[in-house]
Amino acid sequence: MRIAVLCYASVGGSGVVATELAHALAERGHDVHVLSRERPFRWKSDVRGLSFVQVQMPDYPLFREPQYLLGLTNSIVRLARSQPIDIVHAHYAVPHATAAHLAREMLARGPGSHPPRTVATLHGTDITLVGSGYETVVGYAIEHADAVTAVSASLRDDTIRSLGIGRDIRVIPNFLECSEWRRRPDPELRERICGSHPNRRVLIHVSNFRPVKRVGTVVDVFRRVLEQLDAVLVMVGDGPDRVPLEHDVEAAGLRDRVTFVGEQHDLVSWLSSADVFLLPSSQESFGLAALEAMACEVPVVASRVGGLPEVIEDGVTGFLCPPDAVDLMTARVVDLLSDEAMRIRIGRASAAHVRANFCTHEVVPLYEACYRATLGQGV
Ligand code: GMT
Repeated sequence: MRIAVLCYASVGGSGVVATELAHALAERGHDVHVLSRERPFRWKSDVRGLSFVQVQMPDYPLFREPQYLLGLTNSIVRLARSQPIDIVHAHYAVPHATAAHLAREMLARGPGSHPPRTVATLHGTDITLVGSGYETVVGYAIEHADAVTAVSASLRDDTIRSLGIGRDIRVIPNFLECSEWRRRPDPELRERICGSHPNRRVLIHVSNFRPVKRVGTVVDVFRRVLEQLDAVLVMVGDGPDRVPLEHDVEAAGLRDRVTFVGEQHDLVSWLSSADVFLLPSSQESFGLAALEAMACEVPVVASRVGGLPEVIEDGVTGFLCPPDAVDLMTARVVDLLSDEAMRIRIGRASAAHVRANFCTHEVVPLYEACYRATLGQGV
């Protein structure tokens, strides 16, 4: 199939999933074009059948507002007029599902036209946070896409409830290339993190430091853990809440215990150097960051929100707590850090769960089946 994938390039789950999907589809013999403002964060340039189309947004001094929707729609139409495109796959509804819809409508005009079919994948904040501010246009684009997928049953249900959507939405979970995402201990990095304290324990958090991730709660839990055992906290990623949190950490005298390392390409090494992953988000439609930690055998302590219960089975492949239950999260972390056998058991069960349910080779065929059904080719 000839597929155009629309996604955000910045570090964020939807862009990561779209990029990994594009790689996997190209490796499976499809022609894949990724349309974005920049090359995505996890872009691999050496995959045959994969190409990058930079979305152009011509500037004009009169505009104070970026014309992203127009630029993206224009790029899709231009691409589909230069070569046949079967599927336009929009990742993140705002505004990608609308751009896909507009492009399909434009390409449908004219004699002998073969407009592409459109697929919209909903990722979470495009419905739960951002989408609610654009509900009429987002709802319209979702209703009129040829197929819609959501990354969890929870997000599918939220979409139907909050936007009053009355159509079929397929659930296709996030996934990982399981041959790459596996525990790979890195003793040098572990030593860099712990210094000359071999018994020191390592907590880790990875996110884009937005309010929904509640990075302040990560530090609150860590502070309580520190009262009970020797530990450090590694904060991976970047975003608007990072600098204020760094000031809070400084003011609390925790600078030598909390390290902010920014965005990292080799997440497997960082995760494999950690003992517990903390994810106290207020919302999480899936929790790709949790899945990545689990694949590296790192037990996750997370909020019981959104799609996280579809990823983590409480007490078996991690722990789920009410989002405000800082004391319970602290107790779970302390239990895991002080009981090595439990930590290893839960870490291994987590990785086995990922391998059984969330690997590329299991999930990508679900997208292919969705495309085929959309093209009327059956499954
Ligand atoms: O979590 C974010 O702030 C980024 C956002 C995105 O779209 O990039 O993540 C959402 O999509 C991910 C990939 O499907 C999911 O794993 C995340 O759970 C989801 N985030 C939220 O629902 C808050």
